[in-house]
Amino acid sequence: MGSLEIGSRLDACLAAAVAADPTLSDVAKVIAACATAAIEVSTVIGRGALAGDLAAQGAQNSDGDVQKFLDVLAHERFTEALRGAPVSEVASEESEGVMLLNPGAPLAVAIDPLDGSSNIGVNMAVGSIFGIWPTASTPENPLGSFTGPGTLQRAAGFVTYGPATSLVLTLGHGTQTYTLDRAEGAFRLTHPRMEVVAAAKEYAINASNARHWDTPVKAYIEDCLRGAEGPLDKDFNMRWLGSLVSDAQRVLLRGGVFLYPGDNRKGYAQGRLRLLYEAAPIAFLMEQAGAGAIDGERRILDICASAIHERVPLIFGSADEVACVAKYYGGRNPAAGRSPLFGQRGLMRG
Ligand code: AFP
Repeated sequence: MGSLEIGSRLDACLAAAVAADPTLSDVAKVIAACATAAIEVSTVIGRGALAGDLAAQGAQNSDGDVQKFLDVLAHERFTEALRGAPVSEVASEESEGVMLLNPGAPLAVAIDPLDGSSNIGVNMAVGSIFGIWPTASTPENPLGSFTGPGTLQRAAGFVTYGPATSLVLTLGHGTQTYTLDRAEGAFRLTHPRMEVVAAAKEYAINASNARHWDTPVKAYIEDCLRGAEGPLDKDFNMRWLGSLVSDAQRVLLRGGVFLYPGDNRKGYAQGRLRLLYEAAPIAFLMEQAGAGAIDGERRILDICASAIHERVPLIFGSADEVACVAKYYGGRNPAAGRSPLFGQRGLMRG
């Protein structure tokens, strides 16, 4: 993104990116549309209970998650904004199939309009995640825009609706963060080049699932808990925010490793997070900031989706720590060692 001044507005930064690489012109328009929708969603979230019951529950989405009022509102705001951009189709967490917007448009968008919705009712951070792909669907292959490897993404970003609203973004030339200037209603560049420290001292995982984890994760976390007395030879801190974007933003800013592995619970063999609109955008942003993102044995960006709501185990963060976790998997299938009795007391205790 060149050597832009801190405080530059997002539109100026996008214009500079297009000037440097004119093939980014349509991508920049899509990002601007996402930013517009994000500001609208941020305004609603910022009103909290004054905006009504944002966590009011409605129908179930295609993946069986109960939709909350804010899930639907965010989905509608982003979809409407993308309808005015060069976007042919959208794969959204809140829509069962691919939505056709502008036939013939050059780009396709995969989006989680509201990530972390279980945090809505308790005033905790939530977010929006998006990946921008070249349109490649055909009548014979209607999912074609979304079935290639994540390396095909032209850009990716997430918005964190926290104490501040921030947009973390990559167009393939590093990862930048913009912070919403509420007085002006515009995002401004605050972190021109995010670089994740290679060594981690913090891990993020939902420890309540420990008895269900794959063997390699169980062994790695047990070694983290052993701290300086164990083979990892250092003490760790733990965080789990229930909001992928919030954990990802912390990792980008101070390092660490995030794990949502597959486990033995029904429906969680491939974890909870979706490849297309959660793992792939986050992986792109992490790699552009010098971090890593794997499923335990494969690079996330090398994996091809075969369905838009397909799940994938997700481990990302400080490069050295992700490499360490990969060793625990030893290149084996993350489900290795999972037996019908796995998780029973004593079965896998070291
Ligand atoms: P929700 O959007 O249903 O709250 O899920 C959030 C999320 O997809 C991701 O943001 C969190 O990291 C993860 O799920 C939390 O999962 P657990 O509730 O199983 O800890």
